[in-house]
Amino acid sequence: MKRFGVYFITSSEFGWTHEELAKMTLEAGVRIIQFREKKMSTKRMFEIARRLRKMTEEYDATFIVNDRVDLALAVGADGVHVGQDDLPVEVVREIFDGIIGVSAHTVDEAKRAERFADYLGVGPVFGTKTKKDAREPIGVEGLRKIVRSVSIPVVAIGGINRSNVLEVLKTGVVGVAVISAIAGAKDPKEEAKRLVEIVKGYFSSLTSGCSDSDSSSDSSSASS
Ligand code: TZP
Ligand code: MG
Repeated sequence: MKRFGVYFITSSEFGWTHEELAKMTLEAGVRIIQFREKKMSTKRMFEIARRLRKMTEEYDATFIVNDRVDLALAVGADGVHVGQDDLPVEVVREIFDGIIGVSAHTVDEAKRAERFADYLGVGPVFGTKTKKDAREPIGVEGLRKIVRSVSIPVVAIGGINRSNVLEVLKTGVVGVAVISAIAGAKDPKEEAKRLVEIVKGYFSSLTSGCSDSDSSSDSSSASS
């Protein structure tokens, strides 16, 4: 499992299409994209997911579908991301041969998912307006606790932006999942570039050994 870096999640709620956002963020250097859509017909979602699959392939980027194992299979996505109310991860593991991510909010949820998941999406770290039914923010300390409690990679999510990304990275996560910081920016491509640069800079400072990260629990150093 490589470091994810900036993990961009597409949204149709910021005035852009999924495809427009994917194009801008791929051009900006993002190498993992998740398609997340709660409101469309399956047919429309399938068409969009198929286009996103093609675009991500062109950039050698990882493509993940949120919630929907059927769509992930149908378009040949690299992975699927499920929440606590979606298909149980052990069932997903039986039917999906690819990267499986699971959302976790507590140490308990993280430990339960760990046996079957390839990575965890943990949060919300900070307050977020993007997910209407988001649970209480866990904060950077809550995130650090979860990162330390599991041995699979963790991606942090929820309210992450340029101003707080470094403290999040220092918990040992392999990446930061972002929606509004990029999709809600005036210039999403420029914003994505800035975030990618900060995250890359942080990870290269780790390999050159000049960071104050929590390296004892640094699952982000796992690579393949
Ligand atoms: N899961 C937990 S918080 C969240 C999801 C999907 C929304 C993250 O969006 P933003 O805009 O980056 O806070
Ligand atoms: Mg879900």
